[in-house]
Amino acid sequence: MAGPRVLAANVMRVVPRIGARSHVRASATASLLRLSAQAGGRLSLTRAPSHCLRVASYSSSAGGAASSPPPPSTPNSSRPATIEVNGKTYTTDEWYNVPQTVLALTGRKLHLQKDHPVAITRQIIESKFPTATYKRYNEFDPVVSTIQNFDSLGFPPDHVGRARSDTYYINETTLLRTHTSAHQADTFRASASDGYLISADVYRRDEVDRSHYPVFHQMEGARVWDRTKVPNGDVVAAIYADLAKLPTHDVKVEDPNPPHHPERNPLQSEHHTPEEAEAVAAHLKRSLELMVVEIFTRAKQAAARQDPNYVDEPLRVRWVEAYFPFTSPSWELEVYYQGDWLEVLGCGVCKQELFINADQPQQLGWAFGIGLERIAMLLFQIPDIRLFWSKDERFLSQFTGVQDGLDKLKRFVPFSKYPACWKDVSFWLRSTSAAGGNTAVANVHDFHENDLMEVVRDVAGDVVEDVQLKDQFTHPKTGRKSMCYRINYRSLEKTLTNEEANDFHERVRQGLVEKLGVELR
Ligand code: FA5
Ligand code: MG
Repeated sequence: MAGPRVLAANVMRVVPRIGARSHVRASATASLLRLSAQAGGRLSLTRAPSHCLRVASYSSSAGGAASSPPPPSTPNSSRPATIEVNGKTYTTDEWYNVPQTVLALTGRKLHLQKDHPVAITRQIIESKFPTATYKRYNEFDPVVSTIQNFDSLGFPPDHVGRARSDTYYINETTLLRTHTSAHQADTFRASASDGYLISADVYRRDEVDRSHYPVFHQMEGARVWDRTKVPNGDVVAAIYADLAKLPTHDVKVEDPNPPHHPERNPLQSEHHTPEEAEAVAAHLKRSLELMVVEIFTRAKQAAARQDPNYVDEPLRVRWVEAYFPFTSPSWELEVYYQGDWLEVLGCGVCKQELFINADQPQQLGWAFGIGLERIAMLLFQIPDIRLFWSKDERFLSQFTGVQDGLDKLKRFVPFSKYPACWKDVSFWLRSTSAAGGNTAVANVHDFHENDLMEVVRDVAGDVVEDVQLKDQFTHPKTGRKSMCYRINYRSLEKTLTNEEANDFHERVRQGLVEKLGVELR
């Protein structure tokens, strides 16, 4: 693992983050797009409700997650002294915030489970990256250090992604990776090949709905060139020669932005000439477009096989500028799908500091990260992300044999939709919290929606379909803040009785009082 070297200050740009989950700044409307399932099980894209927008505060009083004490709102007196993940034992401390339900998923490795839709999606993507160049790493341990997950990638010390409200910590310096980029620095240091693909489970504390789950899977890919090994030392010529060896495609791609932009998407001018960055970007974009064309072509073929009336619409793809602390320039690739633009991946020209810190200063290249469930939901028309974790044969049997014959790929046929049972919970926030109205002692950790999501998940697990903020207001006299959330209980496997839903809801209400100190209304 790379040592705790601090990256040059100029690579650390503090940016506000929209949405709880992104490691990018709000680059485009795409950040606001979420998958949602509509009646009838068809997937569509909707804008996230406004409560999903969380703009991080970077003011010094708001504090950096790394230096601030763990939040008092989530006491963990029941914390085990040690925990085991994949056969290894770790010592916890007061940063520990991993619920048993999440720990239990660390061994599932859906990306490696034969004929699981996440594994099929991995296989389809891998098929577009030849093994000779792109070495596969599919068994990296989910437990990583804060150095691997954040510091090695140039995340500033106060980046919101480090907060306990967003990330599952085992102890102050050890966590469940939030993205596969946690392995970039080590893989560059090992320098075992010209490229790699890493698939793995990643963990994020997040809202509850049909497209968000605390565990999902990502694939990371990278391609590097070594200035000292290319013919005549001409890395630009070498990259274009590699580009020329890639297939072409006939999908129209919108790419209106300049290759780099001094403010929005800068060239790393200390390290790369414009020609070098443009060559890397050209190879990156073609490689990823070929992957997306493959996925959507397969999705359309499956649709056409099953539905004789299927109307094929031309695939629309576009590049938008993005920001990641570890790439520059950076982009996201979006695909037009059922009436809206869907972000499918993030990528960019690797920050040269990563190679320098990995003792490979002579290398340069690109990297990308893609969410496998998001792609699998489109590919198979899977309407609810909880289904991926189902052990129900009615789910799993639908994919049998697909890994050995991708042409058998079929859309998922929902086996049933059991009735939903929603219940509201209203409460006053603790009056000492900033969110509760007492801004004099602002403490952003006091009420965090992700803490509520976790209480709900802890009690009701996969029986919760989604949780939505319905209403909030501040009392004009006392300044106290009241919130009302609607919890939608719906099992994927059976019809819930009203008594069962009531029982879950009562335990959620008690959990909110005990764990978050709210006052029920
Ligand atoms: C990242 O995680 C970066 N590590 C990606 C990257 C890698 C950039 C290498 C540059 C170089 P982001 O948080 O946007 O970025 O997630 C990347 C992809 O994961 C998204 O495009 C999306 O496909 C998927 N993803 C992110 N959050 C979720 C979620 N909650 N549910 C499902 N998929 C998600
Ligand atoms: Mg993103």
